[in-house]
Amino acid sequence: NAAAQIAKLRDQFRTDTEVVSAASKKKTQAVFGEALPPARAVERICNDVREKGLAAALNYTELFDGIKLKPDQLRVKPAELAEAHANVGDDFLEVIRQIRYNVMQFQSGLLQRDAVMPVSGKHELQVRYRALNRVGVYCPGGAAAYPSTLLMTVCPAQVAGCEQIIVCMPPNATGAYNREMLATCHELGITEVYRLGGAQAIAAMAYGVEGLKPVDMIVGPGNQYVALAKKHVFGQVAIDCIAGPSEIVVLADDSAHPDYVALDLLAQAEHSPGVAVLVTWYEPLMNEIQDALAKRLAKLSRADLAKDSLERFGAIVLAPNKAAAVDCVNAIAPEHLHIQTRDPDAILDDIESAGAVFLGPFTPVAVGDYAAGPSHVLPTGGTARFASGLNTNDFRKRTSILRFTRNGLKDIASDVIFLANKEGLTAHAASVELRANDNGPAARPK
Ligand code: HSO
Ligand code: ZN
Repeated sequence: NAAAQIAKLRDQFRTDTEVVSAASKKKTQAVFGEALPPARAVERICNDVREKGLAAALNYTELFDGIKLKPDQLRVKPAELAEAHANVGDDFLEVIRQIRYNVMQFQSGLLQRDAVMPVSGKHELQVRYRALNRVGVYCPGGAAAYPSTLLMTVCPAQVAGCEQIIVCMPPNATGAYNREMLATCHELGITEVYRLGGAQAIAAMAYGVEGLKPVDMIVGPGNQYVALAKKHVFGQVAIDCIAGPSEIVVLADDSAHPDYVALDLLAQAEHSPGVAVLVTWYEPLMNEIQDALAKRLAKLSRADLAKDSLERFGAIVLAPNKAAAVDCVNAIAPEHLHIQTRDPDAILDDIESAGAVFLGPFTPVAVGDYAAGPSHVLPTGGTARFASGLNTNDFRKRTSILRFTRNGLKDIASDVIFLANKEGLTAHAASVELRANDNGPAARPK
């Protein structure tokens, strides 16, 4: 039962839960002296950082990350960024440059243009876009370092025209002490990199602390504490979304290559954890995939993680027919949907909710995760019902602009006056009435 399986996983990452899990009990007992549900712990961290600033952020870094940083170690020195860049190797930088180019090209094509709509020559309506000034990117450092996440968040913000982009990473070997991560920051032109992880990083970016100025928007994936903290500071700043574990649904028929499908499932399962679901209406594929999974799993460097994900959050759904299979996909609203059927385009028309869709046998999700152009920051946990992947326009705000002539105002005046009076707001009505009935000079009487 795929729906139940996925509901189970998604439940663990719910950001509104008040349950004190064994893990949160252990973590919070040590830090706060009492067992707290994650949301309450995060609230305390955020409020503490807001009130006490850098001292609190560094204190939580010591308690959670086991690292005692001095205030002057908070920001990675420009020389350290340059050194990482100098030592990382040309093969690495060439790949980063190529991917950066792909992402910039695609995102540039998405930029919404300012719009001007002259209406009947008597008034004019406009929409104008401006980039957010200062954006904070969070990059997790846990099971692995993810230069790809830097590319998939920083490049769309740069295309949007954001002037200041800062990066926070936890102070560990997969974060702010990782050569590839620091080299990627340098290559992307990022000069503000901070050694902060978890909820304290999100709070520091939202409220600002000594040596780190507050941002306007926070983007990037993270663990449950990071997700909860983003939710907590939303309103103070903008956020991209509340990201949970990676998900893939493969929709396949008898034309699908079992080994291809197996590796696509394993690719997201090797995230720790990842949700991997096969939906098919071709019964023999069920056994074929089981065999292919077993065969391929054994050869993976993260076989244990992938196996654990598959056992806990893997599923194979046999639908009675194609239409039922499509219904199942829409009910899941997956982060990634890979359609490996004879007629992917025909099925695409019926897909209502998915963060990103990959069509045909030669479009593995990994291509989107790493290099193609659309950001790999995508809605998870069923939020594709209403949310979308990160793109360059998310880093811009809109302003509407209006201009009326006297005659334009006369045309619209009666509607405004009528509704303003209905609402009992007579100053609104009068501000229109005065002008609409005045045929003299509009400037201040001499
Ligand atoms: N699949 C992840 C992104 C990623 N994959 C990063 C590899 N590295 C997003 O769901
Ligand atoms: Zn991935």
